[in-house]
Amino acid sequence: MGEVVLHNYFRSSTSYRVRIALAMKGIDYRYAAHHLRHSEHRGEAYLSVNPQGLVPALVWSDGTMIAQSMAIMEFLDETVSEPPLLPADAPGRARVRMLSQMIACEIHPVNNLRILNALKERYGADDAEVGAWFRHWVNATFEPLEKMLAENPQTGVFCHGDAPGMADICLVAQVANNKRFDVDMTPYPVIQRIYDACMELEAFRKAAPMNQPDAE
Ligand SMILES: N[C@@H](CCC(=O)N[C@@H](CS)C(=O)NCC(=O)O)C(=O)O
Repeated sequence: MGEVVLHNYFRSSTSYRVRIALAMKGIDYRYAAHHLRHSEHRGEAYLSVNPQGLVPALVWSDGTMIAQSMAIMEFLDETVSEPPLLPADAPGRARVRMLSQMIACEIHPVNNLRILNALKERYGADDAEVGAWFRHWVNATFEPLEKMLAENPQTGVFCHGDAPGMADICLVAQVANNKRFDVDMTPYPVIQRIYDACMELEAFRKAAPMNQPDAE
């Protein structure tokens, strides 16, 4: 497929997921930044890459394009086996996908930039109301997520056992995003412990927003 370019934005949590997965798998890539606050992802140049106008997207030199961070992570896992992002057993894979999708499907879509902008533009919400909205939807999923992680013996150092995987990637990117909206993490000691364990690892640190070339 050739060389690969990651279209992304340093602060985008879905881009952060893909950067972690690429770093864990040891895949080199060219970094193409699109400033979301300047609407660069809505320009013709990027829409010709990904008509959905969302980051991240991976584009190979043979023209293959894959968007959607969960699809990208599954693709990377299927094509580069080590280290695995999903467990070897089907129930384990289902549990990791379940934990991942609690974040990817229930929190991120309703807290995405275009949703927050719509709250302001269509409904006149101010920054305080947007912050309350963001925290509401994080807490609505972090409460059950904390309980599920705390009560299941399959939780180890990381979300599933003692090796990091897809659920940890989603968790870390979400917790990083939470910091911008002052989410109180004290009700979530297990999520916080897993975040801290991940941030000990080079792949997670290398992929962090503040370590990207477009970081502000
Ligand atoms: N489900 C998609 C979501 C992609 C997405 O919404 N990315 C955000 C950044 S985290 C974005 O491009 N937002 C631009 C906007 O809302 O206008 C994925 O997982 O990749």
